Amino acid sequence: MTATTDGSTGAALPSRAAAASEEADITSPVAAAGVHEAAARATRRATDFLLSRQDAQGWWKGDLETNVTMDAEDLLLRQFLGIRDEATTRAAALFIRGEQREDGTWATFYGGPGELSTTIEAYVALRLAGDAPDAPHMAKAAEWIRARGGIAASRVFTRIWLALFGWWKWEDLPELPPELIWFPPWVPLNIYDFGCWARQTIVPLTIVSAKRPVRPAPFPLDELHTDPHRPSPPRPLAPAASWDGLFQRLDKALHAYRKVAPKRLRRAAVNTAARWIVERQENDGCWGGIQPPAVYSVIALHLLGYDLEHPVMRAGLESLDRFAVWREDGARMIEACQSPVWDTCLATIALADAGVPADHPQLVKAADWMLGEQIVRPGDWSVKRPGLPPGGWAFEFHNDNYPDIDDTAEVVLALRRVRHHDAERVEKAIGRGVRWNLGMQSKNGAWGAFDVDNTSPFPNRLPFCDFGEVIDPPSADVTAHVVEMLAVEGLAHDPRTRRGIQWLLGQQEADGSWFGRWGVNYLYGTGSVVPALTAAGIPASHQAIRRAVRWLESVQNDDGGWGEDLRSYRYVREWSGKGASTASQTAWALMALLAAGERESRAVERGVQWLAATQREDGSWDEPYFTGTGFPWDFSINYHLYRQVFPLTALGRYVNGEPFAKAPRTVQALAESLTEAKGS
Ligand code: R19
Repeated sequence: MTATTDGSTGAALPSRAAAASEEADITSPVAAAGVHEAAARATRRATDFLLSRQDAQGWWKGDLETNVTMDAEDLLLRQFLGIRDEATTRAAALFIRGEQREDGTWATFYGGPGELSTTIEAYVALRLAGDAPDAPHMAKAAEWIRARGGIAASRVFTRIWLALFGWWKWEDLPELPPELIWFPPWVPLNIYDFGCWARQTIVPLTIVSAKRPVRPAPFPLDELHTDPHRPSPPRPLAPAASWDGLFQRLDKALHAYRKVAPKRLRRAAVNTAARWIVERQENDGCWGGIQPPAVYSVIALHLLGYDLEHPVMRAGLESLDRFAVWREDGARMIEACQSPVWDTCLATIALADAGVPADHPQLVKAADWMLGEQIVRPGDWSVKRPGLPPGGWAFEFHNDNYPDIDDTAEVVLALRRVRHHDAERVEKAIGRGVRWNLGMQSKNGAWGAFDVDNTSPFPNRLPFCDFGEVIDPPSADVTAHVVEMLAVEGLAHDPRTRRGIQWLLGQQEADGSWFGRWGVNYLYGTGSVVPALTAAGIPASHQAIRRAVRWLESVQNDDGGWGEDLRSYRYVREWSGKGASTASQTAWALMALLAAGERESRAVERGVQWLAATQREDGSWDEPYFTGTGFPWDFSINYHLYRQVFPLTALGRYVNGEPFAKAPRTVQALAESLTEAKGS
């Protein structure tokens, strides 16, 4: 697909006519047998490919590709700390240059429109690497940046990075007072009102913005301002009676407070924040398993006098190196985060549903590894659920403080598919996971990703928060995964599961789809919810399921696959369910249709045929498109294993039938013990 700078143009809409003429007739029984044969063959090849990619320790991990802000900020951090070296710079610049598009911009997803803040950060990183401003690729980028309003129009995070080098004035950034750390959990805007990723980022940034450090800029950046003599044009104030107006005035008051804040109080607040950060450093030196908090925590502690040789700093810097993926061409890509637990549970489910025996040594090895990853100590989630025993799983290798509900549900679904020699250990682990997820249910009956009732309306209003999501409210995809897991555990009729189901039914869009918070987009939501509802006993004839089936059929591409462009987060009507076919999204549609009993339908056969026809010789699929979501529209993810695990799951279910369909589990003992726990 061609890159458009404006998502609203219809020019990039996928053609539905092109492939139609070449389509084989699969309506006859003979042809259907052909589809079945092709599916079985594709399943075998995909199984072999996935089995060959397991690490010796039992996990799977695909690259987690996002965008060049990761790489640019890594270089800016090194510059700030005075540790930027030639080899790293060269390799990062090689990657960043390779991601630039024809129009001089950088996007946040494959085929997406140029994005201002991303383009500014990439440009600055390349200047650090020595690219001259009058080199054609640089001049083109700078011109585009100026046309879009220049640095003044970029997001807060970008301007913070620039302020660190005097390219932007600290005074012209929203205030983030360190005293925030003292707000108790019942005061609005306390740090636990923020989603955990925002919380972990904001706490170190309160220290940075209290200190307002400026390191000498290695070069001027006048070319990125629309008017270098007036770099920061005043922003218009919203009416005082509006929320935005109110928060703008609050920010003004905080700027005034900064000038009179008692020094001792400030110092104490900064120290409390520093302690909060140090206490949350993970065993491997990172923070929360994600790159942004690690970057800002290292800067914050450095500003407080932590020497680079201090064990906390050494471990922190070493952890940052582990976010780097080195490519064959010598380019170095920074991952925002690593997904081994998520990839491993999804791979286990895929292989089991594809017919790999439950006691296959590689599945047992995966189960062993997952069992070792269960988190058995309290974390930040305990603030809202102090009495709840731990038992969740995190997404990453090291993130004990932030297990998430999504990973926990999928790990349980994976463990349930493996026949492990220590059945008692598995039951115990599953029991703790189930209990933890049940304890993390929000008031409305649904589940968020990391926390309970993380729904405060205030964080989003802060002028500081102009990028991504800053709260973690319940979502349909996570809730669906929990409901499916509870159903498989024999808890379909538990009142807590029923509330989740009710919530899901109420979230269905008018067209029959569900919104996808952590995957793109309505295809992911619908592909998650339908299998959950049917696993929980909602009959395929239920009107919610019928409407979902009709919607899926209505958005199937002419080539037989399904795809959905990330623009659907912005231009819902034009792009919902629409885009070039991809392997993972075709699989999600198929998983929903198969769960809805549509195995014999033409839509399913055509989808299966698309998967079989697009599979590579080695059993894998290509997928340049981003089908994972970090934050709708603002931050997108290409999970490199999605192209493998989801097609294999869908094909496996087409060939072997739905998992657990023949022997629905009723774990009576567990169900009873949970009912007791609830009563007590
Ligand atoms: C489902 C499993 N999930 C529930 C977990 C998915 C984790 C995805 C990886 C997230 O990586 C991140 C997280 C946060 C950021 C930020 C950021 C943005 C705004 C603020 Br305020 C703070 C941080 C930037 O990049 C990120 C990457 C699939």
